[in-house]
Amino acid sequence: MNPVLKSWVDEIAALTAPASVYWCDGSDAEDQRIKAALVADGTFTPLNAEKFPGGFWSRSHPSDVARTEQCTFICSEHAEDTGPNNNWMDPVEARQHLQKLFSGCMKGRTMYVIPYCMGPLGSPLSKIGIEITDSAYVVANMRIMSRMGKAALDQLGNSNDFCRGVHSLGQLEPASRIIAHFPETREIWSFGSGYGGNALLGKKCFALRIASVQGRDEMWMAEHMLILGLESPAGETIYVAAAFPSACGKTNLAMLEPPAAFKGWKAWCVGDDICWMRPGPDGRLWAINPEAGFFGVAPGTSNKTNTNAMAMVHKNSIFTNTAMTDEKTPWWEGMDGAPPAHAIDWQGKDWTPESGTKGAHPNSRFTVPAGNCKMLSPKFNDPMGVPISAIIFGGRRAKTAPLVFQSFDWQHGTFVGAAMASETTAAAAGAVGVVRRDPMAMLPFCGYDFGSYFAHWLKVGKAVKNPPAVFHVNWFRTDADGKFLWPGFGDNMRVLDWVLERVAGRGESEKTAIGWVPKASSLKLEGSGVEPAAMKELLHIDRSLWKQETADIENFFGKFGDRMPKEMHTELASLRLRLG
Ligand code: GTP
Ligand code: SPV
Ligand code: MN
Repeated sequence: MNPVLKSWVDEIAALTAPASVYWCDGSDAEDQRIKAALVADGTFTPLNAEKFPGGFWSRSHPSDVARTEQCTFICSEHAEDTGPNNNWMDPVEARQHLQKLFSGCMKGRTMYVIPYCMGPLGSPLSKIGIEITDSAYVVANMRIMSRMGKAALDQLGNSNDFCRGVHSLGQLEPASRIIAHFPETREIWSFGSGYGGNALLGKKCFALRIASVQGRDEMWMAEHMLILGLESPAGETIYVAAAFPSACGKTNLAMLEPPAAFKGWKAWCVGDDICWMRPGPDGRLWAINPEAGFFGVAPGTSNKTNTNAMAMVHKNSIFTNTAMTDEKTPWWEGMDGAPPAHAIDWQGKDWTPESGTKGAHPNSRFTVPAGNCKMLSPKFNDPMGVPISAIIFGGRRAKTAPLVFQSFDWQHGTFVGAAMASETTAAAAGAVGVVRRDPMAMLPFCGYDFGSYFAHWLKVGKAVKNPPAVFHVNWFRTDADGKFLWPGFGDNMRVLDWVLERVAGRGESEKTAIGWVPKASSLKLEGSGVEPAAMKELLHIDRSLWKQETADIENFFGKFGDRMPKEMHTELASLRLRLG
């Protein structure tokens, strides 16, 4: 037994005083025992064994349904290192507060020790974490979302290099909820929430907030990006990574089904949420998906929008906060076919289509093993990852941002990412539909100040001979009636096709003030049903809106003071000049 690990676990057990301590080995037998216990205590309801074998339905506390950014803290030694993009708490004060909060908090409960590996086992890019938790629901989910158990412990060996995570449900009291990160010591303490990114500590807490700091220190990047391979009919596969804010389409794009017009093309999913990238010896950026499963938004998922996701959820999956029909199948708004005449809603109440409420919570999710996805990339477990040819930023913008544009170079691309904005969604507690600046879709996830983060992007770009081409997309532009102008989902392949053409040095385009924009004629639109007038609107750049945009960007950039690289101000000034 790793002596450093053992003494840390002993220390946490002494603090939290559980009835027993259990080390997870990740075996099938253990998984079955944990799930049986969750069924016995009412947390899990087994789903229809024919239609959803190995599937379970569960509901979280109604006040605990999404990430809570206001209770999320970065406790760097110096507040400047946390930056205005995060909530800072003095680490000394934070530790005093946490010691009190966690003191005796696991009384009468089992304390689970979860060793897990983020990234393919044996990969030099992978990292080990240990999550201590008093939630069996977390154990069942972490087993899907990470390579968990003995294999991770073996990989750690006697090393001291692991991310320490301590999680307790507490009384699920929103007032005492806190998710605190200590970037210098690679530690996470989470109290009072059992949901998603607040509780599955390998995901946002480690793989983004802590890992972004490690990436800065070790010359790699931890990003909120999907990774997708596109194989041409000639058999060549090009990989792209795309950063969209929470609930803005990563899972959908990662599982894209090319439309009929793209006969012979294949899409391969490497990841749908997190991407770790580092410069490779060949002067390109190489990426792995640190996760082992998908924690995807359920509402809106259907055979029309995401056939691959619909197929993969049918076995060994956990559904949290969806509705459940009388035949014990999960149901959510936007699913194919008519809604069920009766269901149990996400709050455990009887529900009918006439109820006038949502059956599923808008942030209800499925937890699915990656191996269930039939278009999972053969490179998914490759220890070296995949080379990235293009990075795509995107957000929800009713106006302003065109369907797609390409940046002029890496520095301009970094500016495009830094200047991103998007309407808020149900993935985080708070108002929905409010435009906020969300650089690289990392506003809730960057573990250090954005000024230094943008500088890191510039530094990585200089370190690689062939950095990816950088694009920006917007699937969410609307017409005067508020209807989406672009069909989206599988049809997004039409935009990716132009991206690949540009990467290959082709793809007709026009130079505009904001970047290279395709000519409508250079997008393959046959079968899309998009009218020429809509296409014109989708590619239109409204100078007055963009001038307002530059004012907002300036205001935002101003928050980061001296840490903001001067190149970002230069890029903003150049954009203004080009806008006239
Ligand atoms: P996180 O898991 O929260 O990080 O989110 P994600 O980026 O993976 O989001 P996801 O793909 O699950 O997107 C969820 C929402 O975006 C759903 O409401 C979808 O219907 C909507 N969506 C995804 N792709 C498109 C698209 O191409 N067009 C439109 N109009 N909506 C889309
Ligand atoms: C997100 O909110 O971006 C998610 C879900 O991917 S959670 O893991 O809850 O953060
Ligand atoms: Mn996410």
